[in-house]
Amino acid sequence: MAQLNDISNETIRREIADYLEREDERQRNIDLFAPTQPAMQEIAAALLEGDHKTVDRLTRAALDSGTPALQVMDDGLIAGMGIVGIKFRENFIFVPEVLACARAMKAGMAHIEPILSASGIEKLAKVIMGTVKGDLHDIGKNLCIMMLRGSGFEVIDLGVDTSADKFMTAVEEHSASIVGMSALLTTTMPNMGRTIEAFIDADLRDQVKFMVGGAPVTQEFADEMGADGYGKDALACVAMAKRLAGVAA
Ligand code: B12
Repeated sequence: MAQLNDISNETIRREIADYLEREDERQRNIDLFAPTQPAMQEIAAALLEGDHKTVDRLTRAALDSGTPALQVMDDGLIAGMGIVGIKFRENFIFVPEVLACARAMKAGMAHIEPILSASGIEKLAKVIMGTVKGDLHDIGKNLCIMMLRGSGFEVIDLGVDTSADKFMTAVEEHSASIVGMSALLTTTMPNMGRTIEAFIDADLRDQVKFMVGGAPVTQEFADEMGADGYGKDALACVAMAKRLAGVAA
C-alpha cells in the first residue's frame, strides 16, 4: 500500500490530502499516482489547475520524449480528471472550474487522439457514438472514441444531446453495425432505453448492436433496457465493440 509521500508532485499530494475525504478514494488515488512518472503527475496537476496551456505543452513534451500515448492519457489526463470528479461531487469546485479542467483535458487529448487513431490498421466495423438526449457530458465518450479509433474501428461521432432520430439517421446513412450511447446523468439514462425502443418501432433494431456506458450506468441497467453490451471504461468499450463486431478481443 503506497503512502502519500510516495507521490513526488506537491500539487497532487495537496489535492489528495485536502480534498479526498473518503478513505477508499484517498488510498485508491495514492496507489494510482505513487508509481507514475513525475512528468505524468505534472500533467495531472496542470489539469487540476485548469491550466490548458500547460497541459497542452506538457502532453506534447511527454509524447515527444517517447512516453506512450496510452500512458500519458491514463497516468496524466484520466488520473487528474478522476480527482476533478470527486471535488465536483463534494462541492469543492463548481461548473466553471470543471469546465476549465475539461478544456485542459481536451487540450491534452488533442495530441493523443491522432496517435491512437493512426495505430489502427484495418477498419473492424463502423460505430456510431453519441451522448444521449439531454446530456452534455462528452469527455468519457470522447475517450472511448479515441480508443475505438486507435483499435481500428471507424467511428462516427454524433456529439452530445443526441436524439433517437439522429442515431437512426446515422445508422442508415453510414450502414453502421454498432451504436454506442453514453449518459452521465441519472435523468438522461432512460433516454438510452428510449432510443432502443425507437429502433424497435422503426424496425431497425435487428440491424445494430447497442453498447452503453457512462458513470451511472450498470450492467443491470443495460440488461433492463435491452442493450447488447455495457462497458465500465474506455478499455471495456473497445473489448465490447470487438465482441459485438465478432472479432477476437
Ligand atoms: C465534467 C463534468 C461536467 C461538465 C461536462 C463537460 C464535458 N464536456 O463533458 C459540465 C460542467 C458541463 C457538467 C455539467 C453538469 N453536470 Co456534470 N459532471 C462532470 C464530472 C465532474 C466528470 C465527468 C467526466 O468527464 N468524467 C471523466 C470520464 C473519463 O468518465 P466517464 O464520463 O464516466 O466515462 C468513462 C466511462 O463511464 C465509460 N463510458 C462513458 N461513455 C461510454 C459509452 C459507452 C458505449 C461505453 C461502453 C463506455 C462509456 O468510459 C469512459 C472512459 O473511461 C462528473 C462527476 C463524475 N465523477 O463523473 C459530473 C456529474 C456527471 N455531473 C453531474 C451534474 C448534476 C451536472 C449538471 C446537472 C450540473 C448542473 N447543476 O448544471 C450539469 C448537466 C449538464 C447536462 N445537461 O448534461 C452529476 C450527475 C449526478 C447524477 N446522478 O445524475 C455528476 C455525477 C457530479 C455529481 N456527483 O453531482 N458536468
